[in-house]
Amino acid sequence: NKESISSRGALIVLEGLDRCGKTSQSGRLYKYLDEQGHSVESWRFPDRNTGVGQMISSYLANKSQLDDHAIHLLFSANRWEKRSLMEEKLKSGTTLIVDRYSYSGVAFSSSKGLDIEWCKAPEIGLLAPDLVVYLDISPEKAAERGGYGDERYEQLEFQKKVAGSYLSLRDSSWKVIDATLSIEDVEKKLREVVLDCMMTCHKGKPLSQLWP
Ligand code: NYM
Repeated sequence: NKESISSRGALIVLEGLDRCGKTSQSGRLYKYLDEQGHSVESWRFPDRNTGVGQMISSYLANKSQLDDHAIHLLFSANRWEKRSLMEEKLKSGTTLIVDRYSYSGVAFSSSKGLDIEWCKAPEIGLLAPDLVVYLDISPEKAAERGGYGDERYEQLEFQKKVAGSYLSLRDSSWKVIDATLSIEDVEKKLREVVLDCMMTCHKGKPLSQLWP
């Protein structure tokens, strides 16, 4: 009915290179929206709590080896297994702040040399974000931030390729925020674009699917 459509939550996705500040910013944004009285949840992909998520986690920790295509499909399956819950939450009025989504899937896998259209295909039919925020930082600057961890992909040369892939995925609807600004300034800019998007969804913007 009209009422439930007009009061749906927003699907907000944060993307960026490793160490760009996504995780701290999604935490701060969640806290702010929650304190403002919004119905909001903080999500992340990969969701390491599911069976598929545990396979991904073990792969990222270099504890298991998988074919590049196989791990790509697991990342995608990990989003598919949360799709119906995601739709339910959004329709019931909860805004979701999601730390990484299909764009990470495509950017990281295509950086290994997989065909970009092949990478996008399994994401078709997942819910399309209402807003994608890209926290923009150069791979070199990101690498300076207390260094990378020991996970797969956390290396400067690879991150340079990921940055290039993100660039080819970006479109004019993405909001790009300079991630080298102070934590407070990034937070302020992020709040502005998110509140604006939530308003649009609240007014009745329909949910759509990837890839638009
Ligand atoms: N990653 C993340 C992918 O390669 N494909 C995906 O679909 C997603 C969601 O996993 N380096 C990569 C990007 C990260 C790594 O993510 C773990 P995080 O945000 O560090 O937990």
